[in-house]
Amino acid sequence: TRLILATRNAGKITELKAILAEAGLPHDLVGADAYPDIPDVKETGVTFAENALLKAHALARATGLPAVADDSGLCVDVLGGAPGIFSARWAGRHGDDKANLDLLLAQLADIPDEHRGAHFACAAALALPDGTERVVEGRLRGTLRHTPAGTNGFGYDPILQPDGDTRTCAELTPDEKNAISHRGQAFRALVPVVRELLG
Ligand code: ITT
Repeated sequence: TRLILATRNAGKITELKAILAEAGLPHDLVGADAYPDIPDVKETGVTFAENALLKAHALARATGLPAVADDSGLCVDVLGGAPGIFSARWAGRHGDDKANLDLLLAQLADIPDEHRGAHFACAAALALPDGTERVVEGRLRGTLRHTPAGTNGFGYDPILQPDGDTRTCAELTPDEKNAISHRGQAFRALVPVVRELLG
């Protein structure tokens, strides 16, 4: 069966295809870009889980196929969890990863290393055309660097150094990142749920 990946973020699509293939999901994964006529849903939720469910339901309803969605972001301790669900548009324009990262670094310029704790969060949602829904979450804890390092990954990867490593997420190989990431954890937890509901 077909399973729609309800995201237009290229970085996420690459990671999700690798994570779900590695987990042995037998479904034919199709990105939302295969359905250009379906309008983007407004992310009006106040949590990652609510927004992931909104995206998954919108695609499942519009296509008549099961859909999975990812809502994710960076939560900074000294900012009370911001940017959080606003991570993709922190500097104003949706999806401008460089501007978002530069603004966040400027905002944290005076914060010393011992107070630079943060985590990536990901909610992975599954929705069926009949309205059935499931959502699970994953987190990756780390500290924020003062200057970006590395070219792999996307978004805030060049500034988050996972706990227990000396490299940023952008210096990990894709496989290394997926093995520990918020997205890897969330979607690996979703796989048995997909199997249970879709066979
Ligand atoms: P879709 O809604 O189409 O899935 P989006 O980019 O708008 O794409 P989100 O609203 O979930 O997705 O925003 C996620 C943002 O959080 C993303 O733009 C990154 O800046 C950041 N982010 C999420 N996961 C990340 C990761 O693994 N590494 C670095 N940054 C990440």
